Amino acid sequence: KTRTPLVMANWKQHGSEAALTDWLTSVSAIDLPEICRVLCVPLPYLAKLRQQRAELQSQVQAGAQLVSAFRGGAYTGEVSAAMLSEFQVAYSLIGHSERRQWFDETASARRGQLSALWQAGITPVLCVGETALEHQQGQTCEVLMRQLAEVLDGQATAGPLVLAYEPVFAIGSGKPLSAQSAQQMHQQLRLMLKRWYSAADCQRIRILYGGSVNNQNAGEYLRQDDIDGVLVGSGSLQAGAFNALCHAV
Ligand code: G2H
Repeated sequence: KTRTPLVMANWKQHGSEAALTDWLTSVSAIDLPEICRVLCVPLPYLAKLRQQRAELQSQVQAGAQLVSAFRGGAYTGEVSAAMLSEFQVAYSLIGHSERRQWFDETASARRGQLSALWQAGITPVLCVGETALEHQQGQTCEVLMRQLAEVLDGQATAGPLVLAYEPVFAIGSGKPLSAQSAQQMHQQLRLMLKRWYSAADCQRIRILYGGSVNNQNAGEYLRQDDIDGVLVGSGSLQAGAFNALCHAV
């Protein structure tokens, strides 16, 4: 594969400043230039992350878990893409299933988030995935196409993108999709991207698998042709487990 493997830790609403310091010190001590590692922290930890990355000369890049669809203005509680980029955020998640489930984020919000990130030079990591019911009813491809189209249609230009395929029933359940089944979906997703991207760009775009990834199963995913990395929640919280996962990739 020519695509550089991308391993993203998604801390969700976990962590503390002290945990961040310990985690980053431990993870940064391991030299792994052949993979790209990203840590998505809760927003209040971005300043600490920037400071520690500099002090440790860390290879770990900064990620955000959410971003405002608005550029700026009277939007209480929102954080803009430009603000994220002040903290050297390189990637931001969009459309994680937990945002869809608990925060009623709309397609129009996701579309705005995507263009805001592109404008700020941050790479969006668009999360897509079907529910258990949709899966059982054989609607997976239809759902994934809709989730891509509602965000990518109508954008003025197609910018840099990472996709994360996370079947909802595999998230935090300890029941990951098999690597072979995930590979089939990733292949489909790469084909779907042709609606917006050139054939060469489709080959460059990294598609991550997410949902109960740990240091035992990560290697198997990365061995698949169209799986270019993993998005890891609970398996990323302990630095030791995360390091083992990165070694397995
Ligand atoms: C899916 C994943 C990370 P976990 O949400 O985004 O979480 O690895 O805990 O299933």
